[in-house]
Amino acid sequence: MSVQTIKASQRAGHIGIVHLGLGAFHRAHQAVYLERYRCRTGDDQWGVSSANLRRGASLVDSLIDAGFLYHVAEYRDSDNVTVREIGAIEEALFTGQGADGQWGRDLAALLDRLANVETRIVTLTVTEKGYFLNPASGELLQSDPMIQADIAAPQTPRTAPGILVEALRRRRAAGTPPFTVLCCDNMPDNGERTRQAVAQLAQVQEAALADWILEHVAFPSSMVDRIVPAMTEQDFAALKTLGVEDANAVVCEAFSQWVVEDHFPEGRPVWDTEGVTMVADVAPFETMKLRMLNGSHSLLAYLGSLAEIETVFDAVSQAPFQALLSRYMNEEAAPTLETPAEIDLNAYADSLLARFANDSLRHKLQQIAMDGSQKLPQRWLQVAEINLAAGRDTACVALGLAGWIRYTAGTTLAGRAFRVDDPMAERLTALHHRHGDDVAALVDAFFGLEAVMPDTVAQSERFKQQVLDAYRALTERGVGPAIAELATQSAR
Ligand code: NAI
Ligand code: CS2
Repeated sequence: MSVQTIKASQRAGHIGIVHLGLGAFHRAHQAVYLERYRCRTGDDQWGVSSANLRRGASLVDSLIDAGFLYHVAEYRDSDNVTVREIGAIEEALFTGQGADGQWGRDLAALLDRLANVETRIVTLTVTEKGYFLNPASGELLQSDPMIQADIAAPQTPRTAPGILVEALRRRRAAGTPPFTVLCCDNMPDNGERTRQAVAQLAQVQEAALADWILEHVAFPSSMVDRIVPAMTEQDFAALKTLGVEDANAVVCEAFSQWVVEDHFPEGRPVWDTEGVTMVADVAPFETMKLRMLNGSHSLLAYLGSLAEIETVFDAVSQAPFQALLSRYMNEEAAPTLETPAEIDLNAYADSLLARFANDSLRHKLQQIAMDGSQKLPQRWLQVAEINLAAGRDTACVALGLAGWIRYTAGTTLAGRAFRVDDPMAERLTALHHRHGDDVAALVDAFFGLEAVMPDTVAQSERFKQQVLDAYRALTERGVGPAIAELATQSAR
């Protein structure tokens, strides 16, 4: 085992970035780029204050106890790892609901930090559902109880959009220039979607504030890529063999990519020197990654889970899944992409299969399967929409969609029960209860989900029949045969 260990930089002392969503990915991606930048330049303007708006306060308190230092183990493979000590986070805050049922333990501190003129950038990884947007239309879910609470009490916000609106209201009132908002979640056009969530919520509260936000606040988009699985007991045990005992550690692949629209009116770190690609338009990169990488991940997640396969590595170790991903990426996703001439999509597809086969990552399919209603529009359904219009192959997406529909029943094909983790879980499970064994009615009901299905996809009788045929193949013959039967289907 080759282990390289890199110590943290000195404290910056100045916090220039606030992050919302202190999760594994933030600690393994944005914070690592900043750590490398500070180590190399000594620039002391860009310390990070990271806040958790959900989940427990345990990670926040554990980071505080550790002096905000934690470790990132970057595995090239099971024999080569770089362990970095990260010191870029200099403050950790919790604004969610505590064990006592109270919300907002550190909300005042977070809002003060956001109102501080030294804070010039806010980054977010709050998951696709954290923006409270209709996945298909991009409209704010104003009827959601969390959004309703922020409308009723704007000065004690609980959601990411609510916190951003209140912080920007305070800056506007104080004559302080706004910070730049940089979304780092897996959504298409993620900067504009964040802008819409914030502006639509502000509009309900104060139209003039919404106008000011739309005119003065920068919301650049970014494409983020690094596979960062949720930690397992085996991961902590593996780190212990490397001499790292750290409850806040994260494990990830060595690969990392960040493509960012260069629109930071109040300035930014010189990320370019750390391998961050600064561009005018991130869309080609973001669309390619969401459809090729994340679309493949979701195929594995639902079809693998139905077959009781546990991890990405386990699934891609099986030839049928490898063949499925190759066909999906090269014959369904790639033809929908408009990428720079220098990008070889076949080579990109091969690189993704190699990354999925990293034998040191235990990336659970159940984690990827989470929040399918928020993920599938940008991962598969846009692919299907374009291919249906062009008369191209849609068999892989049809099989994946059939897998997702069956997955939302909450049992594997062998009948083992699991929890469906999705903001729409209750509604999706109810469709199964309502339609029972009438699979044609069930598939028809899923095609009627306006928040998920684009109109042209929902109206395609050919595609609906393809999904129904795939659903029957899965439930009557199993995942392996259903994948094998794809070979009998080709582009029409
Ligand atoms: P995680 O589970 O470690 O962290 C999720 C974070 O989101 C937590 O801080 C949680 O409190 C917060 N959150 C969840 N629901 C929320 C809500 N409704 N409002 C506000 N905050 C909420 O997950 P991880 O790995 O950090 O991933 C987070 C996001 O990062 C993903 O959803 C994705 O958009 C992006 N990402 C993740 C990658 C990965 O491989 N883990 C890679 C590329 C992007
Ligand atoms: C995964 C992503 O959980 C999921 O939905 O597909 O988090 C994936 O690991 C990252 O986008 C890789 O960059």
